[in-house]
Amino acid sequence: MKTYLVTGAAGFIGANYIKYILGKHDDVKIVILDALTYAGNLETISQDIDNERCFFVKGNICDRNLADQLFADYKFDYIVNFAAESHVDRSIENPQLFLQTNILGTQNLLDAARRAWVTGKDENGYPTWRKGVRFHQVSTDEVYGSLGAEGYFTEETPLCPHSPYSASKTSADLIVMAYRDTYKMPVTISRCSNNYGPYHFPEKLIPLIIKNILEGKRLPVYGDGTNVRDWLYVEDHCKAIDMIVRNGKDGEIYNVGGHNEKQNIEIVKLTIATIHQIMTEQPEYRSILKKKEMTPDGQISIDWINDSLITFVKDRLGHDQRYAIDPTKITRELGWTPETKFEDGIVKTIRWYLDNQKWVKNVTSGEYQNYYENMYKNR
Ligand code: NAD
Ligand code: TDX
Repeated sequence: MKTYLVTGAAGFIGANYIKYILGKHDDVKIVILDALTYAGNLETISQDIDNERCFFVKGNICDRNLADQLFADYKFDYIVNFAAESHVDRSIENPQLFLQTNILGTQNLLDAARRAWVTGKDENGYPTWRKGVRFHQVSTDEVYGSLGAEGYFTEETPLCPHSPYSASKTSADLIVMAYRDTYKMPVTISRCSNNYGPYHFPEKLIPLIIKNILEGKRLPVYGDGTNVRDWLYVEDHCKAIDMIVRNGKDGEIYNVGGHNEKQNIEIVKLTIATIHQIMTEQPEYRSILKKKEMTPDGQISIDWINDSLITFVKDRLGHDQRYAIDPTKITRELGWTPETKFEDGIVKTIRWYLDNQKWVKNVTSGEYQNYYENMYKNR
């Protein structure tokens, strides 16, 4: 049996990850630690928490006593740290929270693991570690900064973050690497490109666009829409993390990405076209639409679901132009390749949102409404 501490698993990728490993392996026991911020939702994982293989603890990764208590209660083999403030736009508004959670929270977990996992000292004074343990840090391609039209991020690309979010994630990576070098702690880091899929919080581009179309709202595209992101279906990211945690090499960094670069404007247009197509083929989905204009033959009209919904708005400050990952290392060393083609993944994702409107309503009630109004009112 392998016992995992998975932080941030009530959020988008963490939730998909625990579902993936619970389905894939019989030998896992998971303790979830999540503060349930606006981005964390118990509904997302309520069916996974059975208190036999999967337990939930509400708490902050910055809480030292809680972290020590968890290590005292469970003999963790693996820590997988997803917990973070994850939205670039929010980091521009409130950087300090990002530094607190993403840097100090990571350092707090590293220290708790160190207190629990160190077994003694070697002849040179370095700590010795319990066999088979690993701290995995879930990082991002944003630590490398921005690319021009050419080239890819490799694990050797110099770190050059621009936003408070990416600077905080870079700092966390550096702290993890400092624990590797100073204490010989068994750590790994994965740096992944933009994920999409089920349970993605609707402040991020793809789920925001879906939500706004269904509500008949304008679709805000920052700047001229030519910024490029490299999109990966979330389950492919989860598979990569699973391979790294179980078979990766201590101290290594692995880039994860699917060679699937798209301009933002392409993503928005594709989302519009896909929703239009699904609602043409399956008119029953039209009842979800807030705007209920009728066609002459008495159906809810979808004629207005077209590119005229797009509104170019003020650009994000310090907006990175292009991200693109070179995943050669993880493919060569661990045999990882992405399985989901973008054309299939985006349809699967849109269908998931159409079928899970209750989840969208629940996660976006309350604090989200204020956020959305403030964020977009001056754009
Ligand atoms: P998310 O915002 O959807 O979820 C974050 C989760 O962390 C939430 O459940 C939240 O409640 C929890 N959390 C936040 N602060 C906490 C704290 N102080 N203590 C405990 N829990 C806390 O984020 P996500 O998109 O699922 O991203 C997960 C991780 O993956 C992050 O570390 C992010 O940097 C990284 N990442 C994300 C992407 C992406 O495209 N979304 C890509 C690469 C890397
Ligand atoms: O309303 C919008 N309009 C728009 O044009 C929003 C929300 C975004 N955008 C643009 C900005 C980006 O170029 O779309 C692109 C994607 O934006 P986000 O979904 O906010 O993602 P991004 O900033 O690229 O960061 C994401 O990928 C890397 C995650 O949120 C990070 O956590 C991850 O590290």
